[in-house]
Amino acid sequence: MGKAADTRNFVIAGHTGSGKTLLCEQILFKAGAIPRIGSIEGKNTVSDFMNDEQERGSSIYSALCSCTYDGLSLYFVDTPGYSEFFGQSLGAIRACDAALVVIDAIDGPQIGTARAWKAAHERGIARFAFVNRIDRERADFEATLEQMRNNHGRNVIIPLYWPVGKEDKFEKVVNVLFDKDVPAEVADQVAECRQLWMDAIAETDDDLMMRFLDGGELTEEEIKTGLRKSIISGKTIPVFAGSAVKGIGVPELLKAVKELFPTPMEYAAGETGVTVSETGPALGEVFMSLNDAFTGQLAFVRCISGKFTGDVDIFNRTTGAKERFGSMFMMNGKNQTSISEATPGTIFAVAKLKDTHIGDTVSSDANAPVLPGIVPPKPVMFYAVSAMKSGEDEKIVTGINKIIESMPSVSLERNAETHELLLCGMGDQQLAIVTRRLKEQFKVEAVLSTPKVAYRETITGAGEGHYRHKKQTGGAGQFAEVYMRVASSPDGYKYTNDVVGGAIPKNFIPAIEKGVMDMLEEGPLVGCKVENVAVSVYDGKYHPVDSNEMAFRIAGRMAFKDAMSHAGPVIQEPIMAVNIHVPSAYTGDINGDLNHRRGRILGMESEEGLETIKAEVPMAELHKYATELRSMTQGRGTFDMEFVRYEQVPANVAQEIIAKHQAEKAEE
Ligand SMILES: Nc1nc2c(ncn2[C@@H]2O[C@H](COP(=O)(O)OP(=O)(O)OP(=O)(O)O)[C@@H](O)[C@H]2O)c(=O)[nH]1
Ligand SMILES: [Mg+2]
Repeated sequence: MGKAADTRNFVIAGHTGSGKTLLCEQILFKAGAIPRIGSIEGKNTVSDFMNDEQERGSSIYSALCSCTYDGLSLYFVDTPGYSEFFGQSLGAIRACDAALVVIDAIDGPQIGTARAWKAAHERGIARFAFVNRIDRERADFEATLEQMRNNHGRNVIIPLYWPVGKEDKFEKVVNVLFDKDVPAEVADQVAECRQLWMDAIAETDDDLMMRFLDGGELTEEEIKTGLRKSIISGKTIPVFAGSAVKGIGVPELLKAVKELFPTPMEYAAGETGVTVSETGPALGEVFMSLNDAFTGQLAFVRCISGKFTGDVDIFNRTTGAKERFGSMFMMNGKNQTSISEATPGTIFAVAKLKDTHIGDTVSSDANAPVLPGIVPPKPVMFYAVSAMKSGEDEKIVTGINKIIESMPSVSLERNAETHELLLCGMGDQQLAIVTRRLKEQFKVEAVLSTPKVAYRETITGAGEGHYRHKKQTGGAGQFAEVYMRVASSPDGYKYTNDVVGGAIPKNFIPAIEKGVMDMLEEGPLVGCKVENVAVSVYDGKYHPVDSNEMAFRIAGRMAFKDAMSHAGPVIQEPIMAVNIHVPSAYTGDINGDLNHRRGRILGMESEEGLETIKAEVPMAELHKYATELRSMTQGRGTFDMEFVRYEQVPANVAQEIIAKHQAEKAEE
């Protein structure tokens, strides 16, 4: 057997505050990789090493940990549980062979738990649960377990270890399958779990099932094999119990990492067609990057197949770039240890790649398959961003682009309609980190403001318009007169020349259209794009000396404005389809609030103990929704949104928008 058989990697995910970072600390300590356990309050844990994280007392970035334990090379990723940073967890879930989801025994499973389960399930990797903080006051393992069972089913969520004692009397965990010495107080529960496991194990194999049904005993070896098979196939999720502070349940977890977690040879290839081998070309995926003043530019790679070695050319199969893998490191938080090779399952860092980003496939083979990449969550919060000092906009763009390399769910876009530069992300806290890093790392201050909504203008009927442009200033005069009809045109803009008898010479017709185009770009009502109008120029007058293109362009513009005003002009606004995920206790409040936002509720669905409200809401009402939803639900609600269509703004709202636009124009 090669090295891969002795390598394991996993991602630690789950709701914020469940104890993931501290669990990493305990694992590293038990493995002898660190001399003592750091604490969140002491700001000295391995994985929360960034200033921002220490200040918040909670993780923002995924952090890599590695150690050796009982002959195994272990790689694991501590991910942030806070919803705005979930993009960080997605990359790690993509890269790892197993997900260990940590659940707080006081609060039970939460939205962050559901999100982690779902992402791991979609990725097709084995799932494990660790119910943590059993040493705390008010901890309740059984109540937590009950909620998890309600969400996933009793024959899916099955405890492999049962806690003995709780709160400050929590002393140990017992293995429900193999421990002989089970205290009487938990004997019934342990027996029930054993039964559930035996059923699940029998299901993995027809032969076992027959013997089991005949009342035969299975050997310990058969039980272990069946257990592993059941978990890796995703049919069951074993539950561990413990305390990351006291280290209880952690050695048992590590034993399971060795015996039950998938090996890198069992990589969940899904539909990629990738086969894993320890020889052959190196194949890996970049799932995260860091560019901190501390660490420099680092790309984090999971080796899927073959062996990466330093100082060789590597093909970025996604971008087509050729890279040189120079220094390679094994990481423990910010600590780097040079390594000379990376074998399947290894999670390592590479310094200073030129053109390699999160989600890219890297290989020593120029023809290796391209893996599907990582799709970050869609942004739900947008701000117009500009530099505090004039002339520093370029600096802002460069800085943000650098920062968001390591924040996959943040993006910078230029809105072609409103001409604003938009900083897009998952919420206020995340975007505040971006502006803060801009200041500290790039010495430039950014101002975030409410973005303009890209309204559209159109007409609902038909109308006529007229304009006579006449100016006599000293020397040459200017003259042009245009008559125009406009009508609603659902399939888009049309322009026709219906002038007869040479009332306007042909060579001025394009100039009139230029005038119309000016108005299409900046509509008469609120200065937004005008859509779906058919324009017909049907009459006019010219002057042999004073008429010119400019005069007709002006007349075209004004005649169009006049015609539009007679054709039932309306404003249209972007409507978003939103999915709001909240615990059921909040649905009444959320629905009520959606009504105030002019939302239309389309339906509700429930999954994993969460209700999903489906609705359509005007974009203008959602600018701060990420923050507002959080405060309405005490942090328990999240949402996603997507543009669906433009819709007419109700008259009363339209009046407000027009009044606001006019006030802004007057100010200019
Ligand atoms: N009593 C007790 N406290 C714990 C335990 N595990 C974690 N904590 C505390 O719970 C708080 C949150 O722990 P973290 O490890 O930061 O939680 P996390 O899951 O990493 O949170 P995020 O990084 O925000 O996702 C800290 O104050 C820890 O000291 C435990 O087993 N028992
Ligand atoms: Mg953490």
